[in-house]
Amino acid sequence: MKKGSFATLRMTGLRLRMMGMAMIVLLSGCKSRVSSDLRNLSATADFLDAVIPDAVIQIEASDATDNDAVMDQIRMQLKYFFVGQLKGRSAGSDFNRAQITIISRTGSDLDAPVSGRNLVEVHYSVRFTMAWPKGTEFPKIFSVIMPGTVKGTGFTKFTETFSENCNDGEETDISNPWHYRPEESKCPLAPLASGPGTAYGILNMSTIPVSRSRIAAVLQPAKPDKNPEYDRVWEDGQMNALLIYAKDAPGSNSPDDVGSAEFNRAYANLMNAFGKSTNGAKIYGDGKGPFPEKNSAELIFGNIGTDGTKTMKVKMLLVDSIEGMANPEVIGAASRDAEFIYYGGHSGYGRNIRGLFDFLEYPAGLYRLYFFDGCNSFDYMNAALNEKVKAANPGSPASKYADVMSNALPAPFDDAPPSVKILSAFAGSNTSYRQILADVDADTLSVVEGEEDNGARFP
Ligand SMILES: [Ca+2]
Ligand SMILES: [Ca+2]
Repeated sequence: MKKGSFATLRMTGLRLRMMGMAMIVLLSGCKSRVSSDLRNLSATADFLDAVIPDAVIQIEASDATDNDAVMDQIRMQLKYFFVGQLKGRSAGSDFNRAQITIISRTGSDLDAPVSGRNLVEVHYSVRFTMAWPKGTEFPKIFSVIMPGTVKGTGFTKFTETFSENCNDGEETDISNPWHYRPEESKCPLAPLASGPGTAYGILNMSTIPVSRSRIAAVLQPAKPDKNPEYDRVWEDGQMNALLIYAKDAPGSNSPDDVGSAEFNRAYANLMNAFGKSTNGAKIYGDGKGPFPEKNSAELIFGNIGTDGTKTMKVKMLLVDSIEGMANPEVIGAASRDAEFIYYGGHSGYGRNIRGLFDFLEYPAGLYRLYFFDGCNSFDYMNAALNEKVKAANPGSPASKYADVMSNALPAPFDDAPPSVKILSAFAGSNTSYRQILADVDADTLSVVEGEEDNGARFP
């Protein structure tokens, strides 16, 4: 059961800047993207190798020769599936790593009656990993239903026509794809998603362009369960952890801010779990006063482990937001020796997650578990983290030094902070990843990557 209400989900602190936001253009080589090191482990999700072999979008003829503009619009269109429709199925994906390949551009003036513009149909394929709720059968017919265009009159008509009945119940404006739910029973698009039908491509429904595409998916073989690398962390008798919390409302001075409240709960739960901190650290986290002096804690717990001889050092930071942070060097310095790094806060449509990749330091030879505990953080992972770990450790795969946890679904601000559960697992050193993932939150389809080269459970 989620503890937070829907309103306290870590979706974003910011509205999506629709077409203006910089988009990453993916490599378009047509290779199977799924290799063994990209498979994932979860307690609550199955993983599928998925492909949309022929998706289609209408692009203005003047944009159609500009590859960047085409890819920007394709990615905007795909958000309607990945962060909209798919979330309505309680499923997730690694959208940010999806491999998009342009197949063809055809025709012109295809939709002149709708928009009065010259339009070109661009066909493309998408390969990605889908996280599907375990125990739920993958449907025989599951079509991708997206706006046929993401600019101009056709897009305006789409959002105006379908906002009222095709939303997530939280907001009724689907010009933000987060709130798009085409399979809601009241939504006139719903029969297209699960009905057989034969019409695929751009369908002009009452002269509104709607894109319908097939989806094919194959279940990945299940990965064997593994441990975090407890032995490497405890080799020196000490574990260093960095817990970063971000406020729900950047700039809030209220201890009732759900981000600030989780920081304070985590602090209290650490004391409950591990006893009194030996350094007499003061707790702040009320959002008042300067960061980090008034919004941080440094705790040292002795008597850790079954033999009571180990030490756990926990640094805690409460930030307003990762994006736009004035003093990211505070995070860099705090991360230097950290063997577990936790981030709890809004994903900011990925900007906070990828911002952290830049702020953290990556010491050579240090094994580390990361947990990006924001909404849909699995969608927002990209290659940058692995590249930084590999740059620090030339010649080794990133998985040797990094295990990475993320969420395939929206995550709540928790009453029982996952950070403390994971530190307790390290203290006991006898909990497998599947057990950790089940304990963290059964509803968020949490995922771990990079664990494949770790030891098996209880070696
Ligand atoms: Ca250590
Ligand atoms: Ca590993």
